[in-house]
Amino acid sequence: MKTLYDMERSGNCYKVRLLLALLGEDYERVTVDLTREEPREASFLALNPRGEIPVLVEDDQAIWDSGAILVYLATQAVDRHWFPDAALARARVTQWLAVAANEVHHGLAAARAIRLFGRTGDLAQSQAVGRCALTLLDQQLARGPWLAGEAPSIADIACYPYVSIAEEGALSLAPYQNVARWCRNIESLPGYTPMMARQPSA
Ligand SMILES: N[C@@H](CCC(=O)N[C@@H](CS)C(=O)NCC(=O)O)C(=O)O
Repeated sequence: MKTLYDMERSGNCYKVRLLLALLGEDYERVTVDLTREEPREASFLALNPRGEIPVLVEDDQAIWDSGAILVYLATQAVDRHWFPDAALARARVTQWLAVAANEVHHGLAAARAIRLFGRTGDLAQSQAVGRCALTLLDQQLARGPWLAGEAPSIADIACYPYVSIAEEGALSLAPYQNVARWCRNIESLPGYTPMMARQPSA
């Protein structure tokens, strides 16, 4: 059984939860609250020396970094479109994993963290990087429905979470209509699950 060290409002953790849901895989969740400015416990640092979530553990092996976890899961998936085997197709997917870890993370995710969680940083600069990310994505998505190739892949799953909540960093998707359509495409995939569990209505 897989175990995911996770926090609900983390977009990086949501990338992993979303792929697991789309693959229909069962797993255990261990909630880790890393928002406190406390030193990490040695037992957690043994899983991830960076002291970050997500971490996936399977067969006593801990895998850290959301992109690495997506690669691990998609490489094992029966449906090969999530991380195709051909060299060029794999390189195209990996290009967008790099965008997720750079422009999306340092732009969209950072702007959200500054606004929502009081993270120190330059909001205007993060928003500018976020707009670069959205422009890159919008240009690519003008060419086709998915970021890499003819089918959804972990390129889409890696970029989607922080794009879908860009407004929490005061970045509107309205000027990026290809991105908005792509979000709807992902939300229509069988097995799609939203980032936050819906609250029961009162
Ligand atoms: N590159 C890492 C980034 C992970 C990351 O930033 N995780 C955040 C939660 S979204 C975290 O653990 N933050 C703890 C902290 O900064 O103290 C990945 O993609 O997994």
